[in-house]
Amino acid sequence: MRRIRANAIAILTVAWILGTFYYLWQDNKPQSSPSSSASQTRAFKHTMLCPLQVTQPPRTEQQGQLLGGFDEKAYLVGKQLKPGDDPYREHAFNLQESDRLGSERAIRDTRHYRCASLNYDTDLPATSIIITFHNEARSTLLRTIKSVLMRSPPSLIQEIILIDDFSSDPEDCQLLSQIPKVRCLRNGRREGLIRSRVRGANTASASILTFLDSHCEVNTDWLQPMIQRVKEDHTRVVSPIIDVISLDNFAYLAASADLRGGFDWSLHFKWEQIPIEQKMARSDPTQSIRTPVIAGGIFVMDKSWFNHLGQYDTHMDIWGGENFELSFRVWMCGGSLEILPCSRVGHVFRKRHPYDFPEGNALTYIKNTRRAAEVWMDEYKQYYYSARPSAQGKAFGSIADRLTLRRKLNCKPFRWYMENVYPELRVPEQEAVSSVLKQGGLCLETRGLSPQVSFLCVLQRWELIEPLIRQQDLCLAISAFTAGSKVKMEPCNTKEPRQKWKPKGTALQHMVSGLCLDSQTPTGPPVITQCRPQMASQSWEPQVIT
Ligand code: LR7
Ligand code: MN
Repeated sequence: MRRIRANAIAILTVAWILGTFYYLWQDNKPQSSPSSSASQTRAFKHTMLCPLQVTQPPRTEQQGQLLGGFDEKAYLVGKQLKPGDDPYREHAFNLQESDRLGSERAIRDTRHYRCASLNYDTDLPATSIIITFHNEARSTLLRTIKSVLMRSPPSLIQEIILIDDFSSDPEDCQLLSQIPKVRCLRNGRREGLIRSRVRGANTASASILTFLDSHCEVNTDWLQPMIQRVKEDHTRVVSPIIDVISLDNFAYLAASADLRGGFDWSLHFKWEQIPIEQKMARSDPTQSIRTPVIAGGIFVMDKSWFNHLGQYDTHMDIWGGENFELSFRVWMCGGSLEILPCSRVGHVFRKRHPYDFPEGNALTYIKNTRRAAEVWMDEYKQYYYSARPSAQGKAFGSIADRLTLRRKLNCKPFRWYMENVYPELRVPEQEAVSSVLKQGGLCLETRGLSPQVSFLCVLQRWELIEPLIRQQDLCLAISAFTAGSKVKMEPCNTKEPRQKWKPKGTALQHMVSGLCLDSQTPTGPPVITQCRPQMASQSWEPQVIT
């Protein structure tokens, strides 16, 4: 009895081992037509059986699934660094290191650990990935594409559209179109990244657009958080945290999760700390981060929203400035920009452009940023010109179409953007001009804390530093917000609404009440009344006294 039982156990054990081997053999056997859902189920079964092996499924099978008939070895070997060549020369990064890595590699999941437990809708819409490039290295370009195919749910990738911006070798792009889902469009002449992206967007068939630079590696679950946010509200334009791929050794380095996009008045992009109040209010590290501008290269946007907002300014050339133009436009015309900490994409940051600018680098940047400033920055563009005096007088083409677009979309003024989106951007201190405020033969003067209009004109000087009208430490303030209220002098405080004025022709308008400083007739104490800038009693001509 005991022997029979022992035999039965032995037979069952052998059968179980054989069965397991057969199962694994079946699993690794190349399939004639692997469908993505079938391969997913296989990967899942695999996980159940031998969890140690799942992260690295056999190479042949993986390649078969992802790359179709594409021969990646031949592609990479077709263009490699020649012995003795400077590995930085052509791409401004270490090509030798990039080539050594090959077409794919494992990278560290740099997200906050809480991101891994978030759930996303199962019916997220698919996206068209748009990658434009000019003379990109084959290894970085292929790694970008493969990382997308490997680290995105296949159902979310409708297609990958490559726009070859007139690279020297058309095969860099053409050969890649053998990879399933990859399409290649080649420009007949160098267009620059802006027009190239528009071309890509115009042929995209998915309802959501995803833009990537041509030297990226996307990280675990990078896509779902972004598509989810855009699905919930199509006016959101979202970007990932952009991790750093070292241009020297290609190490993948986590970027700080406390940064957002900002700029200075010369329209130079910079990463900056989230304002401290916002940082304190953030209890959930997976929450989105509002950003005044995006870096520009890596973002997800609803296609019809992209089209509705006027795509890009296609009169911008080659590189630069389009990220400001898009960012101002999105915020001022009813959308929002955010960075999603649970989405991470690595990017090779470089120190110089590895390609030429037909019109020169500086002139192109000025042309593009000038267009952005002229169309979107209203009176604030003066600070751009002060910060970049060389921009004055440089050609920037016609902006009529973009101004029409702005009017048609009924976008808010730049002042609104400054006050609501980027109040941290300080307006430069204006140079204090000390002048007498004259009204015909009369002058605005003070006696103690009471302003008066005096025919004596003892040459009391005022400093007009928007929004204040000051004499030493005292500022002109209204006593109440209603018409007819007197004005008085009080200690200056830029935050005090009663002290905020701005010039309106030769009149001085109180910003909050909208009323103007009026001397009344004939020489009574000054008050605020309905603005009628043509009236003599509201005209205050600053006369600089040297
Ligand atoms: O003529 C050109 N044609 C192109 O197709 C010039 C460039 N390109 C391609 C190029 O191959 C690359 O794929 O356009 C892409 C961007 O050019 P890069 O990588 O030389 O520029 P960058 O990484 O310094 O540029 C950042 O700012 C640009 C301003 O125009 C763009 O918005 C880039 O997309 C943007 N990159 C990112 O946001 C990634 C994060 C870097 C930061 C900050
Ligand atoms: Mn780049």
